[in-house]
Amino acid sequence: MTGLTLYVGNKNYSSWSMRPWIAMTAAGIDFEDVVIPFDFAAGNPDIRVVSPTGKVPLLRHGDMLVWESLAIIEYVAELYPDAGLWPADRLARARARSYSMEMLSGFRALRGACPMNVRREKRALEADAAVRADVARIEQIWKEALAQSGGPFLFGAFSAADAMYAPVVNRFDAYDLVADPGTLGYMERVKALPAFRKWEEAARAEPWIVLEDEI
Ligand SMILES: N[C@@H](CCC(=O)N[C@@H](CS)C(=O)NCC(=O)O)C(=O)O
Repeated sequence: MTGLTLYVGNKNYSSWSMRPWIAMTAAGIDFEDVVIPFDFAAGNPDIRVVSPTGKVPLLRHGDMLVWESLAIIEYVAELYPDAGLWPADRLARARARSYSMEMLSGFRALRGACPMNVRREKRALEADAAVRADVARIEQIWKEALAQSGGPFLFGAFSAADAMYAPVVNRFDAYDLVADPGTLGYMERVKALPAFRKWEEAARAEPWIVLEDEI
C-alpha cells in the first residue's frame, strides 16, 4: 500500500474528483478510494471533516493533505516521477500544464450548463453561444495537441492533460455537443481506457441522485 487516500465525490457527478482519480488509476498508482457523496441542497458535513475547503477531491498522504485536483496530480507526479503523468519533454510539459490550467480556470459556460453526469442518456442540448465557444476552444486544443503529438492521446501516451479533460468527454457525449470525427475518435480512445470504464461502472452503481445536475 502506498499510504495514499483519495477522497472523491459521487462518481456520477464529481468531475473534479474524476481528474486525479483517473490520472492515478491510469498511471497504475495504488491508492485507497474513499467516496464522500455530496448533496447540493444540504451539503455533506462529512466532507468538512476531512477537507479544509469543504470540497473534494482531497488527497491524504500520512499527515499531509493536498486539495485542488491539479495540485493533487502535481503532488503524485512528484512522488512517482517514473509514472509519466506529465510528458517528458519540457516544452510539451509546459503546453500540457497550460491546457490543464485552462481547464481548471475556464470553460465556465460549458461546466455550468452541462454538468458531468455519467448515467445521463445521450440527449442533445440547445447550447448557447458561450457554451458553443467553450466547445470550440476545447476541440481546437485537442486537435492541435493530437496533431503535434500524433496521438493517440493529447501528448502521445495518456497524461495528466487527458485526465483534466476526461469529464469533458462525458459532457460532449451526454449532451451531444460535437460531431467532428477527430474529436469523436479521441473521445472513443479515452472512453476505452480501463480507468475511464472503471469510473463509469462505479458511477452507474451509485444510488445518489443530485437533481441540480440532472439537466
Ligand atoms: N477547484 C476545485 C473544485 C472542487 C469542487 O468544486 N468539488 C466539488 C465536487 S466536483 C465539491 O466538493 N462540491 C461539494 C460542495 O460544494 O459541497 C478542484 O479542482 O479540486
